[in-house]
Amino acid sequence: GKPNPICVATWNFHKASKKAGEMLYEGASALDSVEQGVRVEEGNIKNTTVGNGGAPDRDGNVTLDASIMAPSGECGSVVYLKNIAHPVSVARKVMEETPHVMLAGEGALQFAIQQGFKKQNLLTEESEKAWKEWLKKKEYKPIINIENHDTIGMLCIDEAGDIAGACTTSGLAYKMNGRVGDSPIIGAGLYLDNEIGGAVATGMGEAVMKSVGSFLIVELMRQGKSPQQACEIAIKRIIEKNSNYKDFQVAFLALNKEGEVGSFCIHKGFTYVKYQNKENTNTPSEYYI
Ligand code: SD4
Repeated sequence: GKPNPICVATWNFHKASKKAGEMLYEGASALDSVEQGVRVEEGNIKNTTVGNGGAPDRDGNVTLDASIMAPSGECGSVVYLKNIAHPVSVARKVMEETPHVMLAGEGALQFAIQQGFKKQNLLTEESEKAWKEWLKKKEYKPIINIENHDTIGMLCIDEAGDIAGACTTSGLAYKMNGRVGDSPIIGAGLYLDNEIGGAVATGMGEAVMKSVGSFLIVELMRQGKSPQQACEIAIKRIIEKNSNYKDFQVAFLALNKEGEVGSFCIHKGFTYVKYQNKENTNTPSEYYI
């Protein structure tokens, strides 16, 4: 049957899930709710992995990736977007106002400005300082769990029982200039099917892209797996295919149309937040190591 409205999001982004969850209980669509929900973290300058205040690449550029997907199966995304604090809203405009799914770099920025978004500097004093500190050694090692400060992926089911999702990030800190991760790639960082449910990913985007993880999870749920089983199979696939899996984190979060939630990750430490029946709960994910 149709579940009560529900919002789930990666990590302990309780302000974002509360925002989206309250909207859902006031009758907002899943699409509006995921957009407004993840915007909370895009605007949070203390979150160094999303939107304003996100860590730059190794050359000092803050470049953002984001995607959004509607119950209709329509989707939009932006990659390598600079100087715009709310890439998820640009992604939604790509979905609604263009014949395309994905816009990149200069073209994405040009489109955002045409749509009325304002350019701003996204490199905060703190992230500039941390980057300059990093430059001293230039050791590129992804940090396994940046507790509570990470990519936000969100899935919402509204009163009508429809599901929407979004994913937004500044990507891996000190990535190469030009690097794009999984978060804006439909099927990798985000996927849903309004008949089945949805999935989002966080962690090492390269591993997520190689497994097309979110698509895989939705297809497994289509074949009858629970969200939990589907997330476990997807993580095990990554473990089998990547001999260096101990060196990075990947976490998946899935929600089916019955409102069942599952999550699984490589390393202990990933948590997800769920807002349902006016209550936010933060749950540690099951893990492999
Ligand atoms: C990426 N998956 O760009 C994102 C980053 C992330 O935890 O989720 N960090 O690869």
